[in-house]
Amino acid sequence: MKKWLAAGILCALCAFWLCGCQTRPQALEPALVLGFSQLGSESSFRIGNTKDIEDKARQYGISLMMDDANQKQENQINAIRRFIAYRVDVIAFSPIVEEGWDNVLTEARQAGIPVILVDRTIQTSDHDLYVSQIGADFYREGVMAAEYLLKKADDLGLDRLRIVEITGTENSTPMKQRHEGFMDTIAGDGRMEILESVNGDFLRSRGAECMRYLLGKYGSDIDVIFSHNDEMTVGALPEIEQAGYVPGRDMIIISIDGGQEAIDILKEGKINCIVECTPMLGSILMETALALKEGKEIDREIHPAERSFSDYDDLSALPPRGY
Ligand code: GZL
Repeated sequence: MKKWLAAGILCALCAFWLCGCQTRPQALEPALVLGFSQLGSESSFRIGNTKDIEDKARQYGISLMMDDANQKQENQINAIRRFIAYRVDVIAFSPIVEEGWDNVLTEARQAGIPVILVDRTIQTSDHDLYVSQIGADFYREGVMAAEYLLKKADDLGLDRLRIVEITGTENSTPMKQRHEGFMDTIAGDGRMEILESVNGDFLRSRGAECMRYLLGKYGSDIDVIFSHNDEMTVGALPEIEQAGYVPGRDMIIISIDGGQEAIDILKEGKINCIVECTPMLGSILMETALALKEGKEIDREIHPAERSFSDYDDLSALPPRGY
């Protein structure tokens, strides 16, 4: 082959390569690298949330670094620091409690890495420590729980309702706002009396312990149990039955999350109302992270649509819950 022809082909190949026209299979180029600190695996909600995030990262072609903090804030802080060191494109996390994040999120900002809050939120005076919060309107969930109770009291003609509350993790967003929404909605209604609120930490075992304590102290005086999540509710039910009461009949049971196990128990009549708190936040998270990477505007707060399920509903056609 003539030397000038070979040189021409070589130049053409170099030009082709330099202009970036060569493409590696897209599959080898993640759309972005996302570091996610998950707070633990304390409930079917949490397990469903983790699975959905992992599934949607694969679906969107996002390289996900998932860390399970095993219910410890210090583990979340350490994970966020690892994500910073690894120089991920975006950091997201579900803060187990609302306080104590300013230092590590300031480090993320100094590293130029945007932070998205998922599920729960934080308390901070520094507005710019995170760019978006994706999660339920927990205050509204508390309101929906109370609205069910008010309707039930009206329909049954009840003139006195003594309530015990089993709360979630102290100082967590869902615990604070579900409590506030519920109490604000029943405030001023003379039929409602709060006997006691106890902390069940969103755990099934603690829900049983709390119920045993409350039954021992108040027994048949309990008319209503408002539990901040299904895990604690499911833990409490056997205690109610062992004490000789019929849950859903002798005591009105109101819960939150809406996983399959609790929905099935509601269909049996042992839970009266479940306010939905969807863990399926993966798609919204991936779309928000990609929008961030592309420099697009994103919403500061993103709340998924949620409903409630109760003994007023025909749930026979309800599709599988997926968590
Ligand atoms: C609420 C979430 C809560 C769930 C619990 O979005 O943070 O934490 O209601 C879980 O099941 O433990």
